[in-house]
Parts: sequence; C-alpha cells; structure tokens
Amino acid sequence: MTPAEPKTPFYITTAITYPNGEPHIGHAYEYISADAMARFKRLDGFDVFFLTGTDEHGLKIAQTAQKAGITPKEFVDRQAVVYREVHALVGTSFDRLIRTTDEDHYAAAQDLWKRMEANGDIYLSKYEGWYSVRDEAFYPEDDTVVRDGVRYSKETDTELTWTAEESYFFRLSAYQDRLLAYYESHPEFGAPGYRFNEVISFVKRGLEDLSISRTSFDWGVPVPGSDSHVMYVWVDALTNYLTGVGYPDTESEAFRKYWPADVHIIGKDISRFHAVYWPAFLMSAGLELPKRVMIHGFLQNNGVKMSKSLGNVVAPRDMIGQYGLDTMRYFLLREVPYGADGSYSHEAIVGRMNADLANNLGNLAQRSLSMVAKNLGGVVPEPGELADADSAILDAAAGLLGSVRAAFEKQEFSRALEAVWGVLGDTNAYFAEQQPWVLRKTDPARMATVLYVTLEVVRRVALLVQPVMPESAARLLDALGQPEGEARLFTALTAPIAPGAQLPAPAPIFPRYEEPVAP
Ligand code: ME8
Repeated sequence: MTPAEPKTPFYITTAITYPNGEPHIGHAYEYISADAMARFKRLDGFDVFFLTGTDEHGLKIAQTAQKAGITPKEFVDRQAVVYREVHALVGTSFDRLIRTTDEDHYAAAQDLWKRMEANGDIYLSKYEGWYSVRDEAFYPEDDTVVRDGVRYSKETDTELTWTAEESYFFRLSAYQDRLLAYYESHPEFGAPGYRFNEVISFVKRGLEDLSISRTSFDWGVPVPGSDSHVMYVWVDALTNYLTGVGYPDTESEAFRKYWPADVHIIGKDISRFHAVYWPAFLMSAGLELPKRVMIHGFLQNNGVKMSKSLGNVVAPRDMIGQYGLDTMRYFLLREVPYGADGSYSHEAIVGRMNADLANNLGNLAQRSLSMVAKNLGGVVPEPGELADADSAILDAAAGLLGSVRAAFEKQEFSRALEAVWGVLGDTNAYFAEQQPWVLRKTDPARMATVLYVTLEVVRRVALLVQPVMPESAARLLDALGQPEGEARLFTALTAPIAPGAQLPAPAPIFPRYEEPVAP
C-alpha cells in the first residue's frame, strides 16, 4: 500500500472580535463566511486550520470593565463565554478560539516586538494626537472634524480625545515602497479590488510612523524591557494569527505547516490594519506575509446602519431562532456578493427561504424521494439508457464542482450558490417536463431513470452545499442513504449513487416560512 499523499495545508482566520459589546449579526456574518470557506476546503481534501477568537486588551475594554465595576480580566472572562456561545450557535467549526489574554499569546506578541526592535524599526519618542478609543486608532488632524465642541474622525465618526504621552514608534514610513512593490507583485493579496484600491491609495499618500505603545493604562501586553509601556492593542491583536499556529516557535510543526496564512477574513473598517500595518510588521520581523486579505462589507438592517441608539441591532440568537440556522447561513452568503455591503430584512430572508430552499431544493428532493418511497419501495432504481435530457442535466451537475471551487477560491460565495441554484432550476424544469408521475403508468422503466437522475443531481447538490448549510445537507445526505465519512467528501462527487440502496422514509427538510397568525 502506498502511503496517502499528505494533504495540502490551508490556514484561515477571522478578525478577533472586541468582546466589549453584545454580539450582532455582523459578527455572525464574518464567522459564517469564514466557516463556509473552512468547511469547503476540508471537504475538498485540505488540511485546514481555522482560527477565530476575541481581542481582549486595550483602552476600550478597560473603560467598559471600569463602567461595569469589575476588573478587565473579570470582564473579558465573562464576555469570552458569550462569544464562545455565539460560535456554537452559528456553527463555527474553528480549530482554536484564541483569546489575546491566553498565556502563549503574550510570548508571541513580545517575540514579534523584539524582532521588529532588533531590525531597528522601533524607537522611543513622544506622541501627540487625536485618538479614538472606539476605533483604537489615531487620526491626523486633517482627518478630523469638530461638531458642538467635540472632535470626531471624519472616516468613522467616532469621538476623539487629545492624547500626549511617551510612546514607542514603529518605522512604518520606511515600508511604503516595499508595500507597494509587494502589492504589485502579488495581485491576489488584497480583495476585492474596489476595496483594496483604497488601501493602495492610502499607502501612496505616504505613511507616517505608527505609535505602538501606551503608558496611560496597563491593560495590555507589557513591552519587553520597558515596564511602564503596554503594546498598542493592534500590535498585540494582529499577532494572534501567529500565536494560533505555534509562534514564536517557528520550528514547530504547526507553524511550518500553516504559516503563512492562506486568507485573513476581515471587515472593511479594518483593512488598513491588515493590509498595511500587518504586512509591514511581518516584513520587519522577517516573517512571511499572509497570502490574502479578503475584505467583506458591512451588513445593515433594512438598509439602515445597525446601532444601539436606533435599537435595530439584531442578536444572532433571535434571528436564528426565527428562521433557523441554515436558512440564515444560506441567506447571508447568497444574498450579498461577498465584499459588498448588504442588507437584511424579514422579507428578503423569507423570500430566499421559501423560493430557493423550500420550493427549489426542498421540493425537488421531497418529490423525487417520495416517489421513490411510494413507487419503488424506497430503493434507488437502476437507470435505463440515458436520454439526451438526462445526460444534459447530469453533465450540468458534474460541472458544478469546477465552478463552485473557482468561486470559493476567491470567496465569491454568492456566485457559487448561484451556480448550484442554476442547476437546481434546470433540474426542476427537467422533472416537470419528464412527468415521472405520468410515466409511472405509461413507462415505469423510464420513470425509474428520471428518478435516478434526479436523486443523483440532488446528491451532488447536497454534497456541495454542506459548507453553507451543514445540518440540512447532512439530513439530505441521510435521506439519500449516504453514510458519513468518505461518501460525503467532494471526491464522492464522481461516484454516482448506487442502484439497489434502500433509503429511509423521506421527511421534509426545508420548511416554508409561514407568517405567524395574530391571535
Ligand atoms: O475590529 N457587518 O473588532 P470588532 C459586517 N478587534 N461585519 C462587521 C459589522 C457589520 N455590521 N460590524 C463589525 C475589531 N464587523 C478588532 C479586530 S483583528 C486582528 C482585530 C466586523 O469586534 C469587523 O469588520 O470591532 C471585523 O472584521 C469584525 O466584525 C470584528 O469587529
């Protein structure tokens, strides 16, 4: 026996969430999209490491804890549980849920600091500038505006405070040319293009050195050799991607296997940190750069920004309770082209749930499976000679892996689902034209072939939608008699459903949304 080929590693991360507030659907969106990507790669034969977690240091967390009357550590311990529950709720199949208060993370952040320092990129000076606690970021005066005596960031509209203190600086200004050269030679690094172009313009305008330590509070990773300073929260936060795979032990199996990351999944408000500061830190430290930074858009409620003051922040738990997890996962990935901003509304979710899931996929599965149950004793039939219509539909289904894979490669989730639903639409049309319920009397052998072809398309679709709707796809594969394990990997796409297999009694999997009737 020849040993199995080692699997190709694939390392994917989400942003680590600030756990100061309550989780909202925007966070769930990020977890779900990264999760779909991770599941896709696992099913496609990759050795996946999926990292997500919480970003627990910084002034914002310290202030929130103070308001709650507890220590920052007590506060983040409490909130880490809340976020762990959200991950369980949305089905995040992470390999590690990192917390920046984890012990190994301190060692990693300090090691990265020392490498940058050894490279001559860190110096001590004094900082004076406008700081946003909400964004944990400084803004140049030109990028600020005063309203009613309060200064705000033009970009994020968050309140700014004048901050003056001794600070360590990172020589970011020295990296402008190297960053631009890197972007030029790695066109896949930042995506989508319309978002990454903003990053490029920012770098082209010239980079200032970056303040990377604070002395006015102590809730952070201590700067090595300098007791009065803690690291700027973003230096510590970005390092989580290294800690997650064994850094600072660069010889560890995990690090050698998984670094550099294949993709960082992040939202549009933090592209600068990931596509400018982070690669510059890594260049300075002599470490490889991530292969891709994928920038998703923001979700809005009915076209309106979610905010506490408007009272339109929806908790993932409520939405999932109302529509079901897989409906939400499907909706979020299908409705909004990944990268663009998007909106959710009751009508839009119900529309997708009823049209795409219940009518299109659900009906096709339920009608074909019930006909097999009623007319063939629930046994997968032997197909006869294939007619052109049969081959055409099977070929279309066989072509899906290629198109879905190409779309996932670029995190174009909506395009992948569109391709699958295109074939489902054609299969529904095929089913309606072939009229197997008529063939039952006129030509039972032909009915058997039509049902076989339909089951086989449904099986391929079920395999391919597993990353997006893991629970429903699993139930569909159960209904098709597909055992767990190899029969559910993408390699099984080319091994058609076996005639003669006994199927369990079918039960509907994709319910229609019915508006609750007022009492
Ligand atoms: O920025 N729609 O944390 P965070 C979609 N700790 N995505 C949204 C969103 C919305 N309405 N609101 C937020 C941080 N996000 C840092 C990250 S990484 C080393 C440190 C996204 O809790 C946001 O863009 O403010 C980010 O990717 C993630 O949620 C966490 O945001």
